[in-house]
Amino acid sequence: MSSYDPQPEHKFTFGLWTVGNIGRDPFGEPTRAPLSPVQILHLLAEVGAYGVNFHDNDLVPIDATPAERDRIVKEFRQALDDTGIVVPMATTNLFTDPAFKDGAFTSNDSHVRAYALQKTMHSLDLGAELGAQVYVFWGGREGTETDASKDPLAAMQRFRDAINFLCEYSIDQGYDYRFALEPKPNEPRSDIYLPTVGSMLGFIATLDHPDMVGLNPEVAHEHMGGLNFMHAIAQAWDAGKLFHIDLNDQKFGRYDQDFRFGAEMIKQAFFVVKFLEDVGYTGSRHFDAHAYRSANVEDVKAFARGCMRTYLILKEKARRFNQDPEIQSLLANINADDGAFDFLSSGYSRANADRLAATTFERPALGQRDLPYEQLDQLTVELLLGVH
Ligand code: GLT
Ligand code: MN
Ligand code: MN
Repeated sequence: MSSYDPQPEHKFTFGLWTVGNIGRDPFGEPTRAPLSPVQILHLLAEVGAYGVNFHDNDLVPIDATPAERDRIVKEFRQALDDTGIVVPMATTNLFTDPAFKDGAFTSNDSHVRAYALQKTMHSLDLGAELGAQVYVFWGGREGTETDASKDPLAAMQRFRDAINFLCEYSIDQGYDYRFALEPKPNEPRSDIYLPTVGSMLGFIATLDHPDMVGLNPEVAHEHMGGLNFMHAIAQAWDAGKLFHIDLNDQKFGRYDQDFRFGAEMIKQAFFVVKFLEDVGYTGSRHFDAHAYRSANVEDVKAFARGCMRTYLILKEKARRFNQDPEIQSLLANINADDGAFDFLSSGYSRANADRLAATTFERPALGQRDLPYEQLDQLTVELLLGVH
């Protein structure tokens, strides 16, 4: 067994909609036959995944009767037990049905907003029944094509009211959910509200239960906005808000490609893995990606194995980066400190301010410091390319 084989402690998860993706796109019909939720569980077990996530309607069709729902859940429960796959996260589909064409929680129609709440309550029940502890909110339709149509302040208040209501519902039911909001700048709407990790963090602070609510950042979504994903998750982590993560890959400036993790931007993926491992993130590593439209079911398995294997290879590279004598000696020189300003670590005091005010700086010397970042980055690249 190689060290790149996935193990339960790696917490690798996939959504039913990821390996279950049938290869439909806006220009073409499906290229793969649908797999049932139970078949997907067996596929995930075969490739060595730890967990599965789902939208309510990935599992239970939107028009199922209560009896059909119960039968489907029972079969799924049995398949979970048979395969050992667990359900760490669940979510609601608030974007496919035409009812949500102008948003769910932020729709201009109060009936749609109420239906979205009710649908989410049922979906929270379903997730809890199957053991989910993280609940994701991706507001794919919460936005506009024309800003003539909706007041952004009203939309924000509606979104806030919905999350507040659902936090109370979860508490009232005795569920131990943590809610994870997932930002995305656009697609399917022209503009989606709360487009980045930073916007979501600002919004969370305005909620009734800010402690219950955090982030589910996705690589592709920050990259669509031209942003540095590692910096985004660092800010979420710093705020104690990295509840979940959607790993995939993406070229900048494109539609939401949801490529296999590490398929495009290896160095960025490396720093993401290194960050998660260095800080000791213990949540799911969810691959919210799908195989190329050209893939058959064997290639879908190769896609899923590839996500996990690349993560583990990059984890090993991070370990080597942290132990590499050349890299570490460069970092030690870069960060060398004579301790002259250690007094500032106690923060502000009148005495510290007076001492700082009286200090004379050799400004030209400050600009002369050697920063061999080219050497450091080349070593990083060579380590990633396997020649260092
Ligand atoms: C959808 C979206 C994802 C979200 C999922 C959760 S569904 O595929 O593109 O980024 O995480 O609703
Ligand atoms: Mn996602
Ligand atoms: Mn995506």
